[in-house]
Amino acid sequence: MKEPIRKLDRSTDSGTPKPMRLVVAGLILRHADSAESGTGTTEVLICQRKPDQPMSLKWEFPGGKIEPGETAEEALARELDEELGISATIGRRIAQIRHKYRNGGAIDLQFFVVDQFGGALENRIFNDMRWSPLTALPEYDFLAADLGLIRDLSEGRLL
Ligand code: 9L3
Ligand code: MG
Repeated sequence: MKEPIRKLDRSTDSGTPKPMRLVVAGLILRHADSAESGTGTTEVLICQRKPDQPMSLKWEFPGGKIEPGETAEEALARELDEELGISATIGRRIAQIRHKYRNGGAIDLQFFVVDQFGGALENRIFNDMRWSPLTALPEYDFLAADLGLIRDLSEGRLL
């Protein structure tokens, strides 16, 4: 289904409504085998925003805004190329959330699984990036918009 490019959020009564920003983020997964137990752990790539970015030093799943004319999948593939230098195959959409900021702005955020990509991961824009087991995600200071998903993933739901 083709998404409209912009939606207006009229839920606040503080004058002109701010545009709802459409954002996509990727859950880049890898399966790490543990030699001792013989069982595998799922790890996900997490990225920390730079000190000079808005919401500085918060952790996030990489991604960004959908540009006019792009599908969600096209936008995510572009963002993952720009931010990490990879050519990602965008998989299943596992969540969509709306998040409101105190300034009246809002984002509509869609999360997609990425378990295949070409090229070598390269940190192009972040302060730091690392692989985290799903169960360890709550230890990181994530963007508020990502917190509901963090909880579901760390408690074994969704994946
Ligand atoms: N955002 C939230 N969670 C994420 C991402 C990638 C982005 N996992 C929010 C932060 C900004 C907006 O979406 O409010 C746009 O993201 P960016 O362009 O600053 O990466
Ligand atoms: Mg981004």
